[in-house]
Amino acid sequence: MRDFDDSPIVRNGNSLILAYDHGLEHGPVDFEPVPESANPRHVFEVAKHEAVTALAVQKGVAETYYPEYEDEVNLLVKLNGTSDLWDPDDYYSPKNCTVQYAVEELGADAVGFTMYAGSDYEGSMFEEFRRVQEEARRYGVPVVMWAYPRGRPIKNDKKTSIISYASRIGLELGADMVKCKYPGSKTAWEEVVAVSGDMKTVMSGGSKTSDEAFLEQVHSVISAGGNGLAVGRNVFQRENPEAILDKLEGVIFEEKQPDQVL
Ligand code: FBP
Repeated sequence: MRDFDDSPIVRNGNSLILAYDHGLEHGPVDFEPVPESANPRHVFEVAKHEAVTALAVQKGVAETYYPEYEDEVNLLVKLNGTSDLWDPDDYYSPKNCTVQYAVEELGADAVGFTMYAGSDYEGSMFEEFRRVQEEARRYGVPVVMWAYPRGRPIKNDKKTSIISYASRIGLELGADMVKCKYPGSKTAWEEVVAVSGDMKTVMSGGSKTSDEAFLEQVHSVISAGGNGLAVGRNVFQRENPEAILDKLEGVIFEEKQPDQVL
């Protein structure tokens, strides 16, 4: 594994990735709570907050909007994705961008890839990830795996053993960081960390919840030895995204307890 700690998307060993690929993954419904969040510029402005170590977007959004922000925002280009309009027989996330295009044309500092381990399409996705990972090594950019176990055999994708397995697959296949759903407790995240070697583990934000509940989850990940957060809705669906980022900065980078930042 390359030295991830000196990569631009990590600060003092931890990360806060602002994810904004929801227009593809879920559709405009995710922008309804805060309609200005449909405008990519609104979210790029939010990503200028110093707590944010990278903004994760799809190719088209990066291409049009990143040039205005390249001095102030680190870019993670998500290389695959799927819409909610599609109803395939099992989970699959098609690639829509190469590492070469992401780095050379878009200015990516890192790349991201969704892996649905457990799907009938696992073999194809492993092969696509192999190409991404090897090309990323050649360019020296870190690879973040959205490690989402899904498919017919997966009955509960938040079970600790399933999340731990998904994270371990990230290590086995050469990811520098995995982004996993929160399995429910600090103890559960410790189990994930225990099988993830030196690879970084970050929590996936999930649907919007209260400041208190969200900060408790993030704090339990940090105190379990995890490395932070990749979050979308819990930031851009708030009227004041900067306020939650101030609080997250304390918990993720300054070793603060939730009650010290609330
Ligand atoms: P959220 O914090 O809003 O959950 O965003 C994280 C993320 O992984 C996004 O990158 C992605 O669009 C979305 O969640 C996918 O969610 P799901 O896998 O549940 O469809």
